[in-house]
Amino acid sequence: MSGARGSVLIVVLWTSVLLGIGAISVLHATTVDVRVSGNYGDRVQARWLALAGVEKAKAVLYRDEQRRRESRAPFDPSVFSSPSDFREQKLGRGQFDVIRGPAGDELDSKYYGVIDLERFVDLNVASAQELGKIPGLTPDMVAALIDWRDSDSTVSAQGAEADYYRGLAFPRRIANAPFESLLDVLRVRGIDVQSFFGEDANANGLLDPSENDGDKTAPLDNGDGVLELGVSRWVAFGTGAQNTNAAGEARVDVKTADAADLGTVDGLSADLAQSIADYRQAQSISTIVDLLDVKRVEEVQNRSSSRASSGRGRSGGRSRGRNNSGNNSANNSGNNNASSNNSGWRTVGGNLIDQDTLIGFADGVTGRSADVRGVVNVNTASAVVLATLPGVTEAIAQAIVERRQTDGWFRNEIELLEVDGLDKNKLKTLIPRIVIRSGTYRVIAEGRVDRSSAVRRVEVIVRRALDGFETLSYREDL
Ligand SMILES: [Ca+2]
Ligand SMILES: [Ca+2]
Ligand SMILES: [Ca+2]
Repeated sequence: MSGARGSVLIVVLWTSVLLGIGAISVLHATTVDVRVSGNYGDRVQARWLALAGVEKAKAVLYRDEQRRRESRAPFDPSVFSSPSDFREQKLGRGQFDVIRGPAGDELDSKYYGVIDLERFVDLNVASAQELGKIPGLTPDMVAALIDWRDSDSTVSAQGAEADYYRGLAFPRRIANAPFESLLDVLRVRGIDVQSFFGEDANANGLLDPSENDGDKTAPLDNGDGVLELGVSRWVAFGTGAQNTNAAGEARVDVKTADAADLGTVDGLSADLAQSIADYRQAQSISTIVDLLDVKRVEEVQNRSSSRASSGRGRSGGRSRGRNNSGNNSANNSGNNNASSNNSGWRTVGGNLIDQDTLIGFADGVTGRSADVRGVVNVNTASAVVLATLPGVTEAIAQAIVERRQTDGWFRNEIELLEVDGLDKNKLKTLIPRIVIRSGTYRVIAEGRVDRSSAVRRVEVIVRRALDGFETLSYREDL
């Protein structure tokens, strides 16, 4: 930006000199025109170089995913810092960088890479209690944030709804809808640039020159070459990942899949697959943690309702023949609910699936039927972010971070049971909120043309979709 201003200045100087000496020749005027259009051309090229950087980032994300499919490695963090892919990439008359600032408790101000959103607390999903655990967010701020994004107009304790914003000297309209831009938070009562973004006044996550020159230009910063962030260090919005295994295949839904489908899961034997399907006759399954409770089932005898053909009785009283249990794949969710009360089957004996067995196939199964949104990646999130999740104390959060540093990445959500302090019941509450692989990325690319001051920066948020990447947001500062 300062480069562009400099070029304009040169043009102005040239013009004054020419006017001053009164030698306005056609030749000189043409020189000025060429400079102006040349600079414009440089900026256009710089922009296209930045866009090339965005495409490169998508290609690298895709390449890493292909590698993972082959290696079945649980997770690959290289995309977050990979100078060989993202630093000074030459292309045509210029080059591009893919850069990002610090997130979570990272110390450096600049990395060559992209950042996943699932390492942050999702501002549109986290409850008031969860937001309250983020350093720098006061109870007043949390209440105002919640009122801003919730659809109702009921003022929560310490919150603010439409009336408050209407009464301001410069009235503004409350969104009553999820945040669509991180900058929107600045419209919320009590939230200012300093507290929320720290020195990052333009909210791009990067240390810009004006943010590192002390009090020379706004904003005020300490000029120490380090980007001190505020709350923005911990939050983002729009998190979401694909519900697939390491090979990129859709996970099998343990709530509804029949024995045949369950049998396709890597590491799950046909016998156990049948047992899971049978177990649902007696007990409902809602998360993959429930698989640890799977037992053999037997039909309760001498119940008048045990004839499968009597479809008119109370839905809870109908039972299914054992030989039917294999082909109830399509629309039996109603029966699952019904089986939680006594449906004519009962469990017998001990648990059939132990923790190690479940860990062996857990990446192939899921208890989620819908999209995975509002999630935190236990392989990338900082302890501060992890500690906002339900049931996760600071000690547990720290143990999660340590465990992935010492024993490697979590290969599935069940491995969290190996973390001190996390038991089956806690994991059941936690599991809908976590993932082990991210799906949404913020990409910032900067293009520049050789021997020119023209620089252009483009920021996009992309999410891995079934076929390629979906662009969720686009930002380009002029
Ligand atoms: Ca509201
Ligand atoms: Ca900045
Ligand atoms: Ca600083």
